[in-house]
Amino acid sequence: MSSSHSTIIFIATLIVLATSVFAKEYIVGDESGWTLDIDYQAWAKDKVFIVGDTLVFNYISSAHNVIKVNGTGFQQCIGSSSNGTLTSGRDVIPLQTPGRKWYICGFGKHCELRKMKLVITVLPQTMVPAPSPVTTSTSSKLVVPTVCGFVVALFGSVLLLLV
Ligand SMILES: [Cu+2]
Repeated sequence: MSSSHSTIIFIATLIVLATSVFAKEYIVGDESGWTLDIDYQAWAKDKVFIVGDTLVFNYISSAHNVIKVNGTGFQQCIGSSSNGTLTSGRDVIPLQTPGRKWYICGFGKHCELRKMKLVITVLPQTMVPAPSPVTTSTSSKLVVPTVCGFVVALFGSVLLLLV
């Protein structure tokens, strides 16, 4: 086996390990689940979502659903049918790509009037290891600088909390 193959396998193993170690499952709304009149922005505010994590929406399937929308759909509470609507009552959504993710409930006016809307920002996994100058400068090229500044600040404060 050539050394480049070994390196690739080694890196792939590291990524898999990192994913399994750091991947978290977030129950949206915690024990309240996905329901009326929960402040989901408050719920999401202190959480750091990273690629590989999963979101779980728990709800009564006859009363709610989950529609993945874009920013406009989120603001106007309009779900596009092309993305499909999740209706199982326990929808597990893997966060596979970094960026903003928007979810709303499509029942009645649950999104407009009853706060059933959630927006989160998923961070790339390259942000996960302990920050070093090299990691930070490399990562900042991959994301919008303002987002990265926010991320670094957020990560720094999390580290402070952990120490
Ligand atoms: Cu609903």
